[in-house]
Amino acid sequence: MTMSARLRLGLTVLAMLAALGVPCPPAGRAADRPVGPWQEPPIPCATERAVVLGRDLDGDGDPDEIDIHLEVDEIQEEVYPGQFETFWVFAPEGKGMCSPARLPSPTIRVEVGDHVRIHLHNTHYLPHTIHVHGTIHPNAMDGVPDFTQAPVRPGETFTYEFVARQPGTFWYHCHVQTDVHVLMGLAGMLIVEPNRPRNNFRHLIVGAGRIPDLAKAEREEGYGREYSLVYMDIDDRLNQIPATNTNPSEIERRMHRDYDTTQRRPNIFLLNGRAFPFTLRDTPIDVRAGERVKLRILNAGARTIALHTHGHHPLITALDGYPVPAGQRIARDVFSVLPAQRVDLELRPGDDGRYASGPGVWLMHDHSEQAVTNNGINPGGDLTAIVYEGFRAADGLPRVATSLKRFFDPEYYRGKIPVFDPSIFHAQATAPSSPDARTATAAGDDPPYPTRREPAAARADDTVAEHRIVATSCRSPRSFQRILVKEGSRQAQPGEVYGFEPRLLHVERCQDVELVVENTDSVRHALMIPGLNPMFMVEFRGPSTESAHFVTPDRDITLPFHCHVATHEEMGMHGEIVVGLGGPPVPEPDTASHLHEGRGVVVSVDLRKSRLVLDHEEIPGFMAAMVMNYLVNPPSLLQGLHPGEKIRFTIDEDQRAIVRVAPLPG
Ligand SMILES: [Cu+2]
Repeated sequence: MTMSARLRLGLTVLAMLAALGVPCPPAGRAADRPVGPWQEPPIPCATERAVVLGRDLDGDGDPDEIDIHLEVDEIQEEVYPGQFETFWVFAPEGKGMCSPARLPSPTIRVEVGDHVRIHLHNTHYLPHTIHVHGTIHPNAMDGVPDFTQAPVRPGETFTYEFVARQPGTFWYHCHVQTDVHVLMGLAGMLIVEPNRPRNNFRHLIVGAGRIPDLAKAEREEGYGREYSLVYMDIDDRLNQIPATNTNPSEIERRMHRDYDTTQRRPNIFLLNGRAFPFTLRDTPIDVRAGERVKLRILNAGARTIALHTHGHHPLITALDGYPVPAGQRIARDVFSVLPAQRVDLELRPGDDGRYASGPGVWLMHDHSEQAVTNNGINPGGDLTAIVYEGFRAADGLPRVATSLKRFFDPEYYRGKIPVFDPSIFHAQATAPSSPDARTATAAGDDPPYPTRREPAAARADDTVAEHRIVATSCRSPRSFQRILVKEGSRQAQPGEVYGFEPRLLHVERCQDVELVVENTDSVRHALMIPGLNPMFMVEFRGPSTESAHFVTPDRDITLPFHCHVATHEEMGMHGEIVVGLGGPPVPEPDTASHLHEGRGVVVSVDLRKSRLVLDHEEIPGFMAAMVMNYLVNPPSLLQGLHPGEKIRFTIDEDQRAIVRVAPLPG
């Protein structure tokens, strides 16, 4: 890629960095003291301002002004093998072509005394708010639509500001149409840590689960590990609705008028956004004999859970964020957690014969029996395990007596794999049977076996597939044109939420085009021309105006453009650029190789989905320089890769996957 092309592409990013790379200017005396070496670790795929640490107000060596920027994303998650569901989540403000959005919404951590500002940027297509549950805060910050504020409409921003007063485990959730919005995933844990000097820790835990850096008070209390555990139950008849339609008013009608939450029948039970067996991989409770482990439990679902710990009797240390006095900390092996409640537990792994039964792999699950199924197929649900050190197999899963392999096969949860080894019936395993098979009884027929409905088709999760090069910019432009494009909710037409104006652009062949983009919303939009090589994108939060250049190809072609923020394209943000006379893309002369070489830095590795997020240089003929999420095939190439590592890689355009990876020195 030429330097100038890269500069053009990076223009917006640079402007953003300039605006945000420097912390807030100090205003008071305390602020003059250095905050120390702590830097919030970057969150893969999030903007640098997702978490902004400000001044040290009490002069104790840690920042006390915490700004968190959240947007609202619609995501598809594979909750158990083969089953994809749609969720809405609060997510760290994203950037580029990958997303930090996960279920549940991120665990937020602050310290007593912190001035917290949660900026809600509503990038979604329905109104939302944030209600912070359990904390002491002003009435105007309570986040109840119509009662304390107007609901935050699509494209708008609202800032929730409060001083954290009581330490403990709290949570936050959308308060708009709560019977639908909370159960769609708009909920996360909020932890307020006691104030301690130089109390540095990361403020957002994406996807909840293991907390990698304990706060000071936890260490003082003797904890060696801490987990954020968010339980949810969903009725997937609700979660499937958004994927059935792109008309926002139709989605609203189906979710709030056709669907009746009083007739709700939960069928999927989640711990930190996953059901068994993925819970074992994503939220195992790793422990070591002799240490103390803090479990913070939130029930963000709508039914009571009866959480049972095999082999262990943890102590209840806090309820709803408020501590249980030392003399009253009772031990149990089943904990009832009502909807919205939080229970803090102290787990004492070891072999003391009182609180723990000794090393091994011990189940931990909701003991209301339907909750250990996936849509009625056992084992499933929120079942995970307390896994002692040394009890992990080579594949990273807990070491068990036989094998868990069949539970990772989607066919198991489609009801097509027998529960028990057919040999116990002195029979052979059979091919998938039809419903008619229930009546087949004659010798030699399939044994009776019920079938399950097929899981819903997932929406494409392949960002690369959506961005194929269909035209290459010409080398020396012959003319110049400046075009103003407005984008945002005000540019939407009837039936849309967001739009561009104009949405049909006419340009010349081989022309240098300066696109002046005015974002009229206070959320992020990302105008992208995916088919152009190098690919063009201008992404920023408004209300503001940015300008960037691209060069058109030297042939008649019509290039689609759209906003790359989740759901904005189908909610109205798309248009076309007619180059010359326009026309359908004709494949460019086929080059001999469909392999492309690239270099980049590993941002994150997702072993579960065999995906790799890379911050890469331009991949000539394939992709501009950017942060991007790629499929990796075979998945074994991911093994041993870690964030920050520099690599050389090969992409197979036909497979749309990275097929070779080699480390680069330095
Ligand atoms: Cu947009």
